[in-house]
Amino acid sequence: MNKLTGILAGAAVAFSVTAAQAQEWNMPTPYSDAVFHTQNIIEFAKDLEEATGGSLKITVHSAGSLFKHADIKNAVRSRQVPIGEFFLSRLANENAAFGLDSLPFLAASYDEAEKLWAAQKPVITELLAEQNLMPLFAVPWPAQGLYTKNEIKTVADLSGLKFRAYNAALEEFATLAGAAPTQVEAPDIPQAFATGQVEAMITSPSTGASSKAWDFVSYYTPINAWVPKNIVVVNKAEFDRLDEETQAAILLAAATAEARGWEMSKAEAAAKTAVMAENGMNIVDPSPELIAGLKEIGAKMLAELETNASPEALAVIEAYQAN
Ligand code: PCA
Repeated sequence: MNKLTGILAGAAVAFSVTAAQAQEWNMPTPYSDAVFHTQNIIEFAKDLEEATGGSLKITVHSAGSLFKHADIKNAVRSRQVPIGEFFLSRLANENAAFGLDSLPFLAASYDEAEKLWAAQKPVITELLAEQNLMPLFAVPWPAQGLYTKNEIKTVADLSGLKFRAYNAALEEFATLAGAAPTQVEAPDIPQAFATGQVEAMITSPSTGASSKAWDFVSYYTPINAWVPKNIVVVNKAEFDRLDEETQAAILLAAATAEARGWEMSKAEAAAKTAVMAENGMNIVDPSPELIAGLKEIGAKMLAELETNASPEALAVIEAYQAN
């Protein structure tokens, strides 16, 4: 073998070793490509591919195309996929500790949301470990506001409205406000309004803009009542079988994605509210009466939670309020 073929053969061996070790991960996510959470995850996948020299490739399957939102957590748990994203508070039925970011007015600003996440993270890390899951990063949506056809001045104005909900807490909130909630996934919002299944909702300006809320409602009232998060989790066994270098690359890319995601979220709130205004929606500051009424409902929900909650949820609330 001459020198050149020797080098080429060596390179080929090195290449095939890398190729044999290359991991291709499918990653289901619930929201569509244009949503900033998905954009952030696409960036995370790119960062990781670069950092590992192509040995870990993640293909993102957005908008519930690979697994429906409700099935993503269990798909990762059962190793049908190694990694996935979902709306954290959907797991509140397993343990109230998962749902605290969707409790009205418990943590309503980014500063409070950051404190809540610091209190939640160690607790839910342990809870998820029981299911062989490991959290990688969590990113909040902008604060949640109210979308309606008519101006809403008090809680009584919500009475009887067919209301789109995305988790149990919002369903309860809507019920306590006298509205009639129905669960609808974010990508299905336009159709749910178009068919008259729902006529009002609470969500972020991001989801308001991505679902073109101006096509079906005229008023946006930024009640800014809670700051819920998406979380990205990996299957612990899938993570553990990777070499140390790849594991470190994942943790680093995850930390970067978490920091980037929070910044993206903060920028979204104003930018997407402006998009709604440009498209003709009336952006109306909430009246003190409306906020007072909604806070009463929030206080009721917190009191109810505190009487029935798991020790883990109570520990999170205590840690959060101590800060
Ligand atoms: N958008 C998602 C969750 C919270 C949000 O702002 C949704 O409406 O489903």
